[in-house]
Parts: sequence; structure tokens; C-alpha cells
Amino acid sequence: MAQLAPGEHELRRVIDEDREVDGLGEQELLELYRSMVLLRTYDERSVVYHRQGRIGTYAIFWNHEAMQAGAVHALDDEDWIFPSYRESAIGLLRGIPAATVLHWWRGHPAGWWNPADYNVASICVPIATQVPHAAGLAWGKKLKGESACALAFFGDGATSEGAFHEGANFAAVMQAPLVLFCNNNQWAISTPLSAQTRAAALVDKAVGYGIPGIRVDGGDVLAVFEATREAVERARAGGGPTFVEAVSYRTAPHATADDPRAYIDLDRVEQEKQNECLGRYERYLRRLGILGDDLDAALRAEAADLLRDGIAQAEAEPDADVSLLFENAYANPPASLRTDLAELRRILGGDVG
Ligand SMILES: Cc1ncc(C[n+]2csc(CCOP(=O)(O)OP(=O)(O)O)c2C)c(N)n1
Ligand SMILES: [Mg+2]
Repeated sequence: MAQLAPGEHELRRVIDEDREVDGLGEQELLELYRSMVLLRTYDERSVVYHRQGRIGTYAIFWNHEAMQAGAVHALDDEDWIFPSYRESAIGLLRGIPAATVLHWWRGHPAGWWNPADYNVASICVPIATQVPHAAGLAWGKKLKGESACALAFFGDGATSEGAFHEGANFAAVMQAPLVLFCNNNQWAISTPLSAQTRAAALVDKAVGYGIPGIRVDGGDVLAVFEATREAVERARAGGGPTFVEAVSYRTAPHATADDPRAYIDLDRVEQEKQNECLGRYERYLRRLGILGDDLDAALRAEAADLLRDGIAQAEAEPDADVSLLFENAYANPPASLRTDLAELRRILGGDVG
């Protein structure tokens, strides 16, 4: 079952083939678009907020929106999402306020949420460590006889990590209801995919775990939706995990602290930008006559308002007490921490906390 024929390296597509996806009516197609516009707006505003010094270093996800929205729309609310920093705003699609995610990027504790409130785990920065967490949760759901599954987002670089292997192998052995969703944007900061693996395609890794793999165009939201839905249906039916490789190209810097001009082919970036995922989907919906100028403008204004309110709310939050930097690090804090905290308060002029 897990053996992939060479032809299966081909990317599954919907938009470019001008076909339709079963079960997606006009309303669902527009909901997908709305989610992508929300994510795009969040991302573009966040780069501006960073430049204005209003949030800290930020991991840009421009041109990743199709992968994120397509995957999440294939889930039910009971299903769990395990994001990496690249999917930091994924919770917006589950009702997490924009202010909460912006707080997270401002390093404020108000940026933490209770994962069980939204079935969205906390944003994971250590590469691939969310994969075993997701495998464990999915296995737990199976043991309890519940129908929910879990989806873990991770990058191409993450597939070289031990935690990815442990999570994928464990989920496969336990037949846990897990979707291993790989955002293959072909870069891990400055490391290209060619230096990451000798595998012809990342989806080939599925064979080693004895699980099915699907390779899909990550810039095609409908293809991502369809592929993820297939993986989710298999998981719910007791068929265990699926590896989804969504192939795209990182057209923005890794993060606001990165300058990719030192290592990336700028012509290739420009070429990929021409086919970026939101514009591609917008053109598809306009072709079908589902989206017009007025509705598009209304959806974009709605997202812009949400972000304007979100940043205002985040900035209105009082600073956290600096003692938080020292708390919860040691069961028995060494005495030096107390002097360090006193020194920090002295430096800050005693006006914080
Ligand atoms: C365990 C660990 N090692 C190294 C890093 C530093 N680091 C941050 S992002 C990154 C690249 C990850 O690339 P990829 O998995 O392809 O995800 P992408 O950023 O492209 O979404 C690395 C190595 C880290 N965060 N965690
Ligand atoms: Mg990557």
C-alpha cells in the first residue's frame, strides 16, 4: 500500500486543471478564500508592525496561505492542529483573537492560550518537536475511542530532525489518526532542499514508515484541501497516518531577521511570486463568477479591520512584570537570580512591574 509509483511524484492539482472538488459549494469556496485573505492580511500587516517596532522578529508566511487554509478547512473543529512558527496565525481560523497572536510576537504572556479551548496547540519554535506531541495526542484520541484526529504542520527542514522520525514512526506503528503535513517551501533558512535530503521527493519518506503519502501543489488551495481531506478520512476510518507533502516555494525572507539576497536566486523568487497562491485562487473564483469586486473588497476590509483592532488591543495591554523572565525556570532558584532581577529593575528605572 505504501509503495509509491514514480508517477506519484507528480503534484496533485485542481486550479490549474480547472476541475472542481466534490463537496465544495459556493459558500465553502468563499469561506476558503476568506480564510486566505485573513491570513494574507495578518502576514502583510505583521511585516509592517515589525518595521514599526510594534512586534518582534516575525516568521513571514506569504505564499503559504493555501497550505494553511486548505489543510485547516479539511478538519473538523474537534480535530487538533499543531503549528510551527510558520503557522503562527493558524489559530485565527479557529477563532483565536488576532490580538492574542500579536501578543505572542510581542513576547507578552497574553499571547499564550489554553490549547484545549481551540484544539490548537501552542506555536512550536524548536523544529519538529510538535510532531511527537501530535502523534501522542492522536494516539490518545484513538485509545479513548474518539473520532478526532490531529494534524501537525512542519517544514522540509524538519524532516531531517530526530523528533520528526520519532513522531512519524510512532504514529505509524500505533496507527494513530494523524496527518503529517509537510510545508515543503524548499528552504530551511539558507539551506536548500538539495542539501537537506538525498530523497528524490520528501513524500518518499512515507514508504519507510509504511504509510501512504500524497504529493500536492502547495500553492493550490483546493488541491491541498482535497489531499488533506483524504488523509483525514483515512485517519478517522482507522487507517492511521498519512504524509502530505505540499510543495511550494518560499518567496519571502525566512523571517524579518533574514536577508535571503545572500543565498537565494532572486529571479526564481520573482517568477514564483507571479503565481502566488492567493492571486491564483482569486482568479479561479472570478472565472467561476463566484467572486466579484465588491465582495472581494468587503472581505479585505473585514480582515484589515480585524488586524487594526488586534494591534490596538495588543498595544493597550500593560507590559508584563519582568520577574516573569525568571519565574518557572528553577524549582529552587539560585540566589543569583534574585540579584539579577534586582539589577534588571534598577536598569529599567524601577518603572516596570
Ligand atoms: C531544534 C532546532 N534546531 C534549529 C533551529 C533553528 N531554525 C529555526 S527555523 C529553521 C529552519 C527550518 O526549516 P523548515 O523546517 O524547512 O521550516 P520553514 O522555516 O521553511 O517553514 C532552523 C534550523 C530551531 N528552531 N530548532
Ligand atoms: Mg522550509
